[in-house]
Amino acid sequence: MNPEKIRDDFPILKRKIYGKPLVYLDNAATSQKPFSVIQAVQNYYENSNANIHRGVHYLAEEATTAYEEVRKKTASFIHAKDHHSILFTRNCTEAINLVSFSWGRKFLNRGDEILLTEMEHHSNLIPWHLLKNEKGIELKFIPFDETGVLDLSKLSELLSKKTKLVSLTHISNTLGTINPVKEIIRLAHEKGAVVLIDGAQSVPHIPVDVQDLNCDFLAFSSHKMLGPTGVGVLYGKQELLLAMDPFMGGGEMIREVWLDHSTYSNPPWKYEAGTPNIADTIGFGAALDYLNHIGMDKIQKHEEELTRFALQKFSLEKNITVYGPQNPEVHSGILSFNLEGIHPHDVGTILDQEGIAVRAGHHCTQPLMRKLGVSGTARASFYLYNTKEEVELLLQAIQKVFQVFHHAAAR
Ligand code: 7TS
Repeated sequence: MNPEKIRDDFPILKRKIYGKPLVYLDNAATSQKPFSVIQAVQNYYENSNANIHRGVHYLAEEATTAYEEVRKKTASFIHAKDHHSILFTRNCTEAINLVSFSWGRKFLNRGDEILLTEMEHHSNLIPWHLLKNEKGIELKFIPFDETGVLDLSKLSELLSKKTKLVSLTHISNTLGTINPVKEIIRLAHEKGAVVLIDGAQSVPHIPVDVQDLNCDFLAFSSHKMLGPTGVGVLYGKQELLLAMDPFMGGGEMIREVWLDHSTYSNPPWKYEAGTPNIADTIGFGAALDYLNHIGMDKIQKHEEELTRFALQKFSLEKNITVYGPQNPEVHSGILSFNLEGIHPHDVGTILDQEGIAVRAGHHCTQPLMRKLGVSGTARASFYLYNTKEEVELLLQAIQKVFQVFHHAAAR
């Protein structure tokens, strides 16, 4: 895998920011898009635009086939048995909310428990807060230790017959921790709980096989894996999708409608009311082709090397705290850090002036920040087009941040 060659496929990476080459290290927020994805969206609007699942005309059939092909590609990307297990949503957040609304509201009752972790993104907390307010269920949390790794010794206490759902992130968007989800899924199933995996930060970066993991639901977003914004995916086991209630009512999700009642289509269409985001779903298909062409195992290996390199380099620096595990085998390409005495927003602003894009703040993980005892962190996150040279540039720019602040302090 040659990241230099890959970079040529991403037009935005040629941009200069304040006269300096863009170093894009905010991939956990969203990834950049290759030409093939941009062209797929443009080509759809130029040549194939029509509404799907309803027209008898040529373009409508062409658009329907293209859209449904992406469902099949998505199924094969995550090794799902059946493409009817793939629902398209707006984003990962909507996919998790769909489970909470359609499954949680129907099957959970007062006294039931949901087990989450202390490192969840707000998208995997707030849907359950809403359900708790409505149904009187209880939320429990697997803690993480001082290295940012989940403390599974607590699991036998936390998991019980009352646990109806375990919902957790595969990879922490703040700590970079890769969680042992397969083991947790196995233990949760022993208690009869359903398991939802938030794959927003894993599916784009490592091979994910839903049959091997045996998760019941998996949620992720196109825009973090080279695809357009506005498309999310929920994988669900067929028996669950058949039993759940619809998410939204409207066109395309029905079998028959009378004035005062209706019957519904089979999954996945039962959960896709109204005209979907056809163009961007087709763009997402081009993103899957691109990732498959490079190979997820190669992408994983490249990011592992970058992370190992970055962790090692950062560990040599004084006055920098890096959060999350130091062991690169359980630390994905997400590096949260703080420079002693300097606010992360100031770090982000000065790095920006050097052309380096990172995120600064709480990363939608406020409870995690509270546990770390900080208001925020700066966060660099890598993808297939990042290079060791860019990690070096980041470290040089961090030295600049220190210089700026030492000068300011000395004045
Ligand atoms: N879950 C995790 C683990 C995430 O990292 C994110 C987005 C989401 C869910 C929500 O994804 P969305 O596509 O529905 O917004 N994470 C981030 C981030 O870390 N910085 O910006 C968005």
